[in-house]
Amino acid sequence: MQNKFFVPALAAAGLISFAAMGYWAQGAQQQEQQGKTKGTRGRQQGREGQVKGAMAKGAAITKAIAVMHPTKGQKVDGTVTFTRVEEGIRVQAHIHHLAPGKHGFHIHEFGDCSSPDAMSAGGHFNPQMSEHAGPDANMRHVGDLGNIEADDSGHAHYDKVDTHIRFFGPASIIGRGLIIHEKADDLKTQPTGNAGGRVSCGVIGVAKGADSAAR
Ligand SMILES: [Cu+2]
Repeated sequence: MQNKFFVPALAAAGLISFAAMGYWAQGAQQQEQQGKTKGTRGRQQGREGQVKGAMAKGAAITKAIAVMHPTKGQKVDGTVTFTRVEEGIRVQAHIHHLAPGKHGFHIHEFGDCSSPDAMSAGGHFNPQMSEHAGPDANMRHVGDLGNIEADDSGHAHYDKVDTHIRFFGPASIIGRGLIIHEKADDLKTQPTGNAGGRVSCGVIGVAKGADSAAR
């Protein structure tokens, strides 16, 4: 277990310090130019400190949450959490007031639930321009979480570790939309899985994670 993670961790640390060095050098150059004027230098350093603090916080996201709200004429609501674990990101959903059976469950491009039918959330979140597929496929939309299945009382529970979604970089799900559909995702029809209308919409935001307590 240690070896598996040691090498990528080293590579990641190397990348981060390389990026930090570039950033630092740029900042130093600016400081040299502005250092001639007293006072400017202090302000510049203050700004840099703020930026570095923000970067550190972004890298430390360990948990995200989407509170789901019904679209017009629906009652479907609930909560979905995304928690960083060793193997990926664990997605846990508790949804209520769904019609019994399977419903498409996807991350969509925009964190915008403002339109009554939630079409404002755009299409599936697909930064790699892949084909639509099921959650276990190697090639899929990053947003392809598959289906959520409701029991006879309309309650749906989903608990799965996903290896495609991220909290940073191009595949970051932070600020994106989360949609539950009227019908089942057939996991093959392009580009939507033929899952029909949208019954519930939420926006994925940063949640208080395990690391937050340390700061
Ligand atoms: Cu969808």
